[in-house]
Amino acid sequence: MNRFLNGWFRKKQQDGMTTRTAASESSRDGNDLSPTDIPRHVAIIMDGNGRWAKARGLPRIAGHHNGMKTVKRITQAADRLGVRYLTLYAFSTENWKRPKAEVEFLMKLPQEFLSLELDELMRNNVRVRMMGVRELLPDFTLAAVEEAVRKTENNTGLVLNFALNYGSRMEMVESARQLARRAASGEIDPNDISEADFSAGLLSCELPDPDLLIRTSGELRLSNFMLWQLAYSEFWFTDVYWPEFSEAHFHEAIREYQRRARRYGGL
Ligand code: V0D
Repeated sequence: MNRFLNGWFRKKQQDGMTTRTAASESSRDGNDLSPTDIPRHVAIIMDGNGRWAKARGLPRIAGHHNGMKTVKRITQAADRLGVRYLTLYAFSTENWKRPKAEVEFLMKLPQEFLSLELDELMRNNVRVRMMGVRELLPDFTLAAVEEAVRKTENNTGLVLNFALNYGSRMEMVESARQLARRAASGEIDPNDISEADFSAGLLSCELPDPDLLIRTSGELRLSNFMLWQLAYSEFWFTDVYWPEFSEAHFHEAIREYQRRARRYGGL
C-alpha cells in the first residue's frame, strides 16, 4: 500500500513534466481528457460489492472491504484530474434493513478507512465531509467521521463527501417542513418560496449540483440518491462491480461526459 501512496505522490509532483506519446498509455492515464472540461462534482453509487464477493465465493463483507480500496483509488483519480467535489453513496437510510452483522461490519468501515487514509488525505489537502442523518449512526462511527471533518475543514482541495445514512426523499420532506414552519410563523410568504430556498434546506446545501452521476454494477436506478440535485446531471452506468472499478473506468466515464458536452455545445 505504501508503494501505491508513494506512486501517487511522485506522479503529483511530476505533473506537467511528463511527455507521453503512446495512445494507449495516454488513454489509460487520462492524458486524452480535456483539462478544461472536467466535471466539477461527480457523484457515485458504489454498487456491486456483495455481488463481487458472491462471484468469488467470499462473504459479502469481503466485498465491502475491497470496495473501500476502490474509494481510495477513485479519490486519488478524481483529485489528480482536478474534480472539486466527489460524493460517494456509502450507506442509505434503507440499508438498515440488511442483516445485523453486515450493518455492524459496515459501520466499522469509516473508522478503518480514516485510520488508514486520513494522514494521506491531509497531505493532499482533501476536505472530508458527511451528508446524512447523524441519528442512528453508532457513536464510534460518527466520532471517526466528525474527527476527519474537523481536521480537514480548512483544506482547500478536493471535497470528499460521504453520503452516510442518507435518503433523498427524507431530505426533501425535511426541507419542505422547514419552509412550512417558516411560512406558518409568518417569516416568509409561501408564494415567494423559490427553488433556491428549497435547495438551501437540503443536506447538500453547501455543494453545487453534481455534473456527472456514476452507478456501478449494472443497476439503472437512482435508489433514492440526490433526486433533486441530479435533475440536470449526465448519467453514466457500467456493469463493472465497485471493487473492480478502476481509474481507467473513471476516465472512461469522464471521457463520455466530455463527448456529450462537446455534442451539446455543437447544437
Ligand atoms: C462499503 C463501498 C468508506 C460501499 C465502499 C458506513 C459499501 C466501502 C467509507 C467511509 C463503505 C465513510 C465515511 C467516512 C470515511 C469513509 C464507508 C460505509 C461503507 C458505510 F468519513 N467506505 N465505506 N462507509 N464501504
